[in-house]
Amino acid sequence: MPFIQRILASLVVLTGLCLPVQAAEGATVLTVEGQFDGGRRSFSLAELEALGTQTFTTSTPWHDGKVTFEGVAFARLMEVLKAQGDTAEVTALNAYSIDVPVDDLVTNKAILALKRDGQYMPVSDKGPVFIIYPFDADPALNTEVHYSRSVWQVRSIALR
Ligand SMILES: Nc1nc2c(c(=O)[nH]1)N[C@H]1C(S)=C(S)[C@@H](COP(=O)(O)O)O[C@H]1N2
Ligand SMILES: [Mo]
Repeated sequence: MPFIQRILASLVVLTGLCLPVQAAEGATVLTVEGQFDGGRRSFSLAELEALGTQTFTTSTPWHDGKVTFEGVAFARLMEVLKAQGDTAEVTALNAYSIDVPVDDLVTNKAILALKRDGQYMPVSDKGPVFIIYPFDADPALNTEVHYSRSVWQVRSIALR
């Protein structure tokens, strides 16, 4: 095969290999609706990360030892959207849903975690978005109330 054809063939193969990755990169992982301009916003992982992330290390009921989470502070999301609302109705991929007071998420510095120990979390590992509190920061967070508010596989948030 002539050199130029080989190059072109390689490009076709490479493009094919890259497409699924790109699709995954641009895919919506979180939809937020409620009282803010436009009323509805969808975010890909990259768009969430672009809001700025925070990192903390904590133990949780779901992991052995301490783990490090990186994600977007819930307060930052509210700030970016200029959203109003006292309650966040958080819904997961498995249709688990719970109403969480916005004030609780903000005051206790909950984050929409995107990475655990430096790695993106697959759906099979409580990802891609996991609302997590810095449990070690305050003993009062270590009750069923905040465990139930730690929603993994978050799909959408409605601010009401
Ligand atoms: N996506 C998702 N997150 C969830 C739940 C769920 O069913 N689905 N259960 C919640 C509740 S009510 C509690 S108490 C804890 C339970 O965690 P466990 O099932 O590991 O005990 O996770 C919370 N986060
Ligand atoms: Mo629970």
